[in-house]
Amino acid sequence: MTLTIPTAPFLDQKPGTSGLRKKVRVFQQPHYAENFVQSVFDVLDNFDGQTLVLGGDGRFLNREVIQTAIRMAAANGFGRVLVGLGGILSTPAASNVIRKYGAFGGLILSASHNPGGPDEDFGIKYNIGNGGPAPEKITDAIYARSTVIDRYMTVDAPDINLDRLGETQVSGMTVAVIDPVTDYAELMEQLFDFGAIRELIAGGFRLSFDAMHAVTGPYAHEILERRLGAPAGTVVNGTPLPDFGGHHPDPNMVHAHELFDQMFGPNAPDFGAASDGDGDRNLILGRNIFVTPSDSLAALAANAHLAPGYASGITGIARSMPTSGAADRVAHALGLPLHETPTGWKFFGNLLDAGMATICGEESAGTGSDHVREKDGLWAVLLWLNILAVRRESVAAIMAGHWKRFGRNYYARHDYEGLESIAAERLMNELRVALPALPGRTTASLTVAPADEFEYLDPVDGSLSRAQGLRLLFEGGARIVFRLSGTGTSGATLRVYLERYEGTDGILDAETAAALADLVAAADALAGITRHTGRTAPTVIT
Ligand code: VG1
Ligand code: CO
Repeated sequence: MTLTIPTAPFLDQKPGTSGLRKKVRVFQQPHYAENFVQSVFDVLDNFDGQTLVLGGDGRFLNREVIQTAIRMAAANGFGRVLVGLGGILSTPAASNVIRKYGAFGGLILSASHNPGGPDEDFGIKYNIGNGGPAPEKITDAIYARSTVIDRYMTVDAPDINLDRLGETQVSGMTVAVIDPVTDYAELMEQLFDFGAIRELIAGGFRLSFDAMHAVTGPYAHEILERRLGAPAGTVVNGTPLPDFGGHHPDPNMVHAHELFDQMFGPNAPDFGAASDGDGDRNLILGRNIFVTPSDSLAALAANAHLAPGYASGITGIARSMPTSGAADRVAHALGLPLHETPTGWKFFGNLLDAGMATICGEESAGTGSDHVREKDGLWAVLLWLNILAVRRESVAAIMAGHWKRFGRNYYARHDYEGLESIAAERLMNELRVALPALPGRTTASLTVAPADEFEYLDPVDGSLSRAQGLRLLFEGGARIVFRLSGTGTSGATLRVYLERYEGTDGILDAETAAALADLVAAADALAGITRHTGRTAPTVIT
């Protein structure tokens, strides 16, 4: 029987860069999760009898919200729910399930790289039928609906057993608990030469994968250890935990420092990688080398044809605006279009659907292709392994060769976390106002060329997205971008993206920090980072 429960709106349910993210305690308020889920259903049309995919990264509150969403899906008229065993689906696996089974859409429960546990973060994101994050038109409508919602629908039904595969009926709706790994592993086997990778590993190539106690553990155990024959122990921290073992499941130099230490230490393996909370990010390391995500995107695009899934070439490359121009060099050399989008995977969906891009990436350790409509951490790891299996060179040699051919975009992102929102806003507003007067000004031996606020006109649906980051270009091709994070759950995070290009005949083996020192000084001089925030150094450098 359908129950209509009266409720009152919460006014803070505006989705950010990737869904609604809040502290667990915010989600635990009575009706909070229900209001958001109902707001999603209320803005969708014609899903009666259709399939909804449901899964999350296993963080604290995952199971409870899954049970809630199942009852609400039944009450709202869905015909079937596909849910991952134990409530688990990585973000790329959920995208694949939506596409493979022709689902109407899916709810992904994750706050991605944010920490988990009773005092940390939770999130809900809606993905559309192409498997990708809902575009802004839909997230704006969900937010608008959430501000006026006065009831939600549910049914009076017990929790289902999430830990047993198979089908159950919930008030006339079928719930199928599916294996979260099998469909995904099959897709990877279609794209990559598992035989060649298996041979590489059997020949003594050593790798290490840090699943960070997050969702990729089961996927990595199955694919890397079972299907590709890497020895047990290759996957570390491979059991998903509701609080990620108390760590941030964010694969970067700070939070994955053990992997860094290993890869830069004695007896380092040939290849090291890690993924984040929901499995869509990737960190790539070789022995004594960290491949910046922007460089990884460029190298993957340049070598993708070595993997069976991309043997006939790629149609185009897309990158988010703050991502370095390394991929642009590859696109130019290969005669391919390069699309520059705002931050967040939702902007790639239209380009992928239209066949305008095959490979996409972001500087934040996100890379993916048209095989799903999300970024995909293990996909990037497997494409790297496929390339290494064919080229039989070290990661360092591949990158040295890449820079020799395309030049090198020295790159770093400086994050200032936990700022007071007012101070961060003031910094951005002052800089925005100052932009028109900046060209021609010289600071730290760098002269500002054009400076603007990035906006994006989607070439497929014509939608315009404004205020997507402040960019300062410098004579000679260097660039600084400033934007505020849209994924945090308290205070503000300022992201400063620094980049300088060195041509093929330039210095290609400098230390990144040294190569960018002038830009760091210019960023502070031009935007007043210390003046506004009191900070003299970033919290995290990636
Ligand atoms: C960050 C990254 C962005 C990424 C987003 C979601 O957003 O910068 O590139 O798409 O996280 O990734 P923001 O607004 O905080 O800069 V995930 O793996 O957290 O879903
Ligand atoms: Co993620």
